[in-house]
Amino acid sequence: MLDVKNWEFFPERIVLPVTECNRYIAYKFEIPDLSLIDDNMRTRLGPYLLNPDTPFEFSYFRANHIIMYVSISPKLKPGWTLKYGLFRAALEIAAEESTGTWDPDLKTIRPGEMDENSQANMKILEAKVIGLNFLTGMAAVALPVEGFEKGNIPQLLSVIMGNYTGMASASWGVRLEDVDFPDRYLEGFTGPTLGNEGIKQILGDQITVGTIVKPKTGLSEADWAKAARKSYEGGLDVVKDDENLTSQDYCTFEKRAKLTLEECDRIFKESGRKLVFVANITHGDMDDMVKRGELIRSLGGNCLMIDILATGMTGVQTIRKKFPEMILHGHRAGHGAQTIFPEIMVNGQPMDLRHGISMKVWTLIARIGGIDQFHIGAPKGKMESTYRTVLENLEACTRPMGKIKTMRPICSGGLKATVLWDVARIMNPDGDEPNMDIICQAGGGTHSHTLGTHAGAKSMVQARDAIKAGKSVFETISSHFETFLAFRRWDSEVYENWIKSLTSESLLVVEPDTRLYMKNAQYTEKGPQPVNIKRALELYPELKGDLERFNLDLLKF
Ligand code: CAP
Ligand code: MG
Repeated sequence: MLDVKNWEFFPERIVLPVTECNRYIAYKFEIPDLSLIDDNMRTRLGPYLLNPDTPFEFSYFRANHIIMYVSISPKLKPGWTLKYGLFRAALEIAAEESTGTWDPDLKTIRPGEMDENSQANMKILEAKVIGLNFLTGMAAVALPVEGFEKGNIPQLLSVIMGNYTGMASASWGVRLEDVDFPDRYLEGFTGPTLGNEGIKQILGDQITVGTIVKPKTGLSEADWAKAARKSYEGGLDVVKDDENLTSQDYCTFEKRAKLTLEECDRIFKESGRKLVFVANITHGDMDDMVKRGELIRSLGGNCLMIDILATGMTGVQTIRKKFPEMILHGHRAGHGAQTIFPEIMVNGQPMDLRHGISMKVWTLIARIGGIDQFHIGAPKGKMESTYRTVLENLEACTRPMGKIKTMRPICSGGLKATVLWDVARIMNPDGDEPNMDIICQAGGGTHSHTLGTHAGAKSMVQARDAIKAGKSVFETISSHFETFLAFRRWDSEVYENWIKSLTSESLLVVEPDTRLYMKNAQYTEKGPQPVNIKRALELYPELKGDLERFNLDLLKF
């Protein structure tokens, strides 16, 4: 039972999204005040303190250390102040993740028993607590880059997501919020090979729209491929396997991939459209993952998906190395077990019980591991509680990271055409223009459209094209029946306001656009034409009820 009454929490939350490149400033750290420590702490944890005789230069630490930015709710012992507890917990994290152990008094191998190299290494490898913030309860712990093996993400995670996450001193909550990597450390990683720019070369400089075939499980290979065909013919660029679909008996990887890539190839030959089939190669055996990647390559595919938390970063790094030409799609299924934390009331105050690993950190890890496009959450989606975490993750996709390319962010989960205008605008924290460097995926939002998959795909494409052309929602509802029906079903407020905006001069499209796809971005035949209200009522009688409710005058002319 949580007796939170005796827990002291930090009154202020971290100001997010952190967009400042200098995170020491962004997180408002101060150099640790040594007057806070007592002799006991100095003796036990002194090696992890900053050297008081050397002036503090953040840029030195930034260039030579992996810096962990950690929220800590310190477990306080009798007589400890909150400040003392935070400082001590930070020092214990520094000790545990570098040259110390559970009891720094416990002298393991004594210096006298070490050769010169070992003695020198001990000094080089001591982590330092370089910053504290006593309002947000955060600490900056700088880990010398020499303590890490180049190019080895699992070893990196064994430290930055290591033992300290279970330490008694921080067991009231410790959360890795952010990390800075020195450029020279990042030299050891491939990072994305295509990245955002490479994907734009394939799919164009516009919002990429895609779907996840639904239902999530149960479809035969033939039905799955048929849903994919309808999605591509409706104009979507991307069709992906769901995160839990690999090669079950009811829908084997090989057959699904073969049927789907045949459709992609046919459409490419007929229309010139480059399409992406996101094949989920997640598996417990690296050989099988490689074999599936090779099958996709042999069938002319261009994209491999990995559930990165389920598979682990060894899988990501191995596949990245073996398939440099492929788009690597990262799914984050399971992240919530680490990234979501309970928001609780303490003495009538809402507080974050910050614990775990932030999604921002996983975004950074995915990026250095070589993922080209990565699920980061979606404003107006079903997975995120607030926009701020999505914008934090967006910043991690694009922040300068030495030679590491930027990742293309994927917004997915509960999306449909009706929210795309808002999503694109919210995903640009720096202005009012829509962010075009994103992928928007709609699973249910495509396949549960009133007129089915083809129309659902059309509605997503119509929204994307409208955003690109700067067309308003109302203009698009009037000129595209698939979008009209999407708003009528999923956004009654906007739909009602659109009905109210109609006049006797209004023209609208109320017939489905059954054209298959554009050839080199142009349709070869005319689509459904706009008609006046009178004709629209004949073609789509349901409109009458809507006018009776929201714009009765229009029925009187
Ligand atoms: C979306 C989805 C994706 C989510 C994952 C699903 O389907 O296929 O896995 O996008 O969330 O299974 O929920 P819907 P996130 O479009 O039908 O919701 O992208 O936030 O990681
Ligand atoms: Mg899914």
